[in-house]
Amino acid sequence: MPCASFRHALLPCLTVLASACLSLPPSALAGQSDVVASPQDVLATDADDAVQAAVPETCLPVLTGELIVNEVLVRPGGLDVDGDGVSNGRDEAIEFVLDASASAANLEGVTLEVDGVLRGSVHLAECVPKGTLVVLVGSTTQALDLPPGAVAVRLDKTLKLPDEGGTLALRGVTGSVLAQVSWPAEKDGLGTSRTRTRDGDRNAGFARHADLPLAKGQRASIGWCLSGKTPCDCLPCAK
Ligand SMILES: [Ca+2]
Ligand SMILES: [Ca+2]
Repeated sequence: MPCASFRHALLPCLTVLASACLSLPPSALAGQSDVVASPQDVLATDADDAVQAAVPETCLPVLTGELIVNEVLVRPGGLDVDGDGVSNGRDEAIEFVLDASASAANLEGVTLEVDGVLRGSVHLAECVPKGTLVVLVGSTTQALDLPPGAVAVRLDKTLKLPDEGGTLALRGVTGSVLAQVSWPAEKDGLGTSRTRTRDGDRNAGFARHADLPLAKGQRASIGWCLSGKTPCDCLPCAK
């Protein structure tokens, strides 16, 4: 029996089940398509599945509390993150961690706000394992050469994080804030990122990257541990 026909044949059973759950007689639900899915609804869902085939249905959208902003490079100032030979606004980046206690997650549709203004959204047709170090860059940044345990995602616009300080928020597909962080003005001297004093630790504060002993003078570690080692050296990457 074709799948659609099979599901159609199940509808009377679903009606009885729904009425039992709601303590209503079956007659109260008969003909109410807003309670029991119509065959047309089933077909529409199948079509959506085809479009979303790259991300399994079991890979659910990331939830509040599952992202930890780990490092923010607002003013590259001599740092060439994307290796294109120049240091400019395209080297701005936001590093965040998918919490190790979370499940693998779908980041499709996550949006970035800077100082309350929508800056763009993320499109990533793959399921991100828990413990992954995610690097968010702007639309014009060159492809990043990242180690295992790190993945780059691209915003559909440039980042343009303000040097005079600001606040960024990542929002999920339902509009809830997934993670938020602020940074102070920094205009003097060479550029350096702000990073957690312990990678992936939501309870650790932020400091200038270059000031932390573990960084050994390095001014950023976008896609890498604070120590310069690969992400799985400092994060509980998925096994
Ligand atoms: Ca560059
Ligand atoms: Ca880092």
